Amino acid sequence: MHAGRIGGRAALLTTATAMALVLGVAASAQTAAPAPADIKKHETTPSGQYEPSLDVLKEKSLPAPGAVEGVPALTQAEADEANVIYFQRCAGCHGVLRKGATGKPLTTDLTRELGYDYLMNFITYGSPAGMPNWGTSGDLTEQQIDIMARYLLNEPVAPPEWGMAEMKASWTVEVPVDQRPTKQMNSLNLDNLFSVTLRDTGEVALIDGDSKAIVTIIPTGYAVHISRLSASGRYLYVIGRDGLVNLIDLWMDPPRSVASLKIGYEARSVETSKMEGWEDRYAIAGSYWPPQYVIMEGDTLEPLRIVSTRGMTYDTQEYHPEPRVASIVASHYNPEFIVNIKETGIIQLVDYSDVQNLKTRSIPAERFLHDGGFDRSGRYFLVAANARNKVAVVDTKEGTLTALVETGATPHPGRGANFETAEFGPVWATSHLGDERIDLIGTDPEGHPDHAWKVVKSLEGQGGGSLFIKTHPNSRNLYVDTPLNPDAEIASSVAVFDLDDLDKPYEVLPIGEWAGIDQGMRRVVQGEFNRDGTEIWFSVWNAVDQESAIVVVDDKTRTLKHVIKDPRIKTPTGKFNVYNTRKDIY
Ligand code: DHE
Repeated sequence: MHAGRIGGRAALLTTATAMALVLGVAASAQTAAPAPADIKKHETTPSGQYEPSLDVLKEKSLPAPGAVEGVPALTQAEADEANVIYFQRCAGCHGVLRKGATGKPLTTDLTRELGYDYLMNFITYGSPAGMPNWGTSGDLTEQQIDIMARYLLNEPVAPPEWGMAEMKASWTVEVPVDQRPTKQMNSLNLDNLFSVTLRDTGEVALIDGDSKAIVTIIPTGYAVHISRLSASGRYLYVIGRDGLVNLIDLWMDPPRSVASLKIGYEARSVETSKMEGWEDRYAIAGSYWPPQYVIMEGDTLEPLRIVSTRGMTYDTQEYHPEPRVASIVASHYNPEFIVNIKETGIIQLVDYSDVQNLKTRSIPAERFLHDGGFDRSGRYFLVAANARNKVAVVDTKEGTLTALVETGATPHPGRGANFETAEFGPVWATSHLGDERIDLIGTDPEGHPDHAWKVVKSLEGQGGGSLFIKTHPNSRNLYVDTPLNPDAEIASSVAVFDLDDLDKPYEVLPIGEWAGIDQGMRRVVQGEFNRDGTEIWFSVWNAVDQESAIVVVDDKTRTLKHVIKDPRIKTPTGKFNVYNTRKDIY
């Protein structure tokens, strides 16, 4: 089990329980508790493994719930232990406030109907419908399950908010703007620099794409999720899971963090203004908790406006108390950020031309929006509504929803892959967590109207558990990773398709083996091209106490070109080439 997803398994309810919960049917402990004989061992699926784990929030001590007559109480020590377990393993599906997300709600009106014995059994044995067998798998002890059953019978305690006062108190500017260089002071080829997440050490490594040498390692927030570039390419923004944004000035020698701001307790996304006339002006970051986004000054990270995403779901129009902010991208057609809100299924177009009197357009799309990228023209943004097996397409020029496209099971594109096909014209592709499909969606409504916004072709890859897919305008290869596939060989290799002959069987590149590492799962994750599109880099992601590496593949020959190994390269995951990230090339 790799470090990233320990314990972050999907927690769903059995069909019977779900029905009881949905219908509000009282299920007494005696009649409704699942009998062990009925329970099959639940094998966690790759999609199940990929549910959010609130690793930072779990460290926050919250007061034990107050005593309620007839409800078994928890000591402070038990409440602390329950919070750690709940935020790490359960909240991703059931929500911080237990109002439900991809999993069912676990509010006390429902859990008290089910009763203590039922909850004990259910947590112990799990269900074939997706709830892990936490007890019989050995993940939780009987004592921990007792604590969890009592925890669920008590009201949830909401973690604290993080408003302007907290943000301002966390804000540092280590190098003020007037003390920064006015030109590039180092001799780096910045366009071919890579920012590499060292997940479990809380750092990013800047690696020179030409020499493959580590330029510097910069301390950041915990488990940086993504890196994004300012429009000019001077500033690099990284965001940790703990909500810490670092602003790195690439002109300094060596590049270093010049400002930081903590925007919340749990976060995954950051972006910068890209519209002509607004280059490098603003940054934006979104959080899972509290559910909000903040617009900041681009060169200092001074927080300017915080906007809550709490509100109504797009379809049933019911209030959702914690809609998490997933991906954010910047429009090239308007001074707007495109903010994807997971649980409500709403895409907000946030007009940053007047931050004081903020105008937002709200597009109903689909629930569980996650990650996505632009089509090759940069006009359309395609985002996976992963738990709904759909991709939503937004026209960023007109500010409207263009289409909802049905895909395979749990699409996970990263930013996706754009390429030209002889038959369908330009397409954007996504792979999937839930199956082996790679879906190609037509993206040219003018030149190829019959194919636009449809899955025009599905390729068959190595298997489910794929997270990222990649190509480059100068490449005719399509690379598909499968780091969450349960088969170790598949997890440590990538499939390559020939874009000039999509029906040709894919070739398997044994990246983990090429790394020369013989320990751990050697999960191979997230291909990223160099500036010229002549080589692609893959992370070989092992646990923090094991060897990891970055493997560079020659794109033309599909052969090993270089292995970057260094004791400092621990748990590498995302890699972001400055030029390609800045220009949305993928
Ligand atoms: Fe990610 C992108 C959320 C787990 C590596 N990830 C994203 C984005 C979101 C997200 C919302 C899009 C950001 C954007 O474009 O603005 N990721 C989540 C989760 O909620 C989830 C499922 C579980 C969690 O608890 O975080 C999750 N992600 C992971 C991992 O386990 C990965 C493989 C390793 C890690 O670092 O934790 C991982 N996510 C990445 C990477 C990207 C990403 C490398 C950016 C890809 C790109 O090419 O842009």
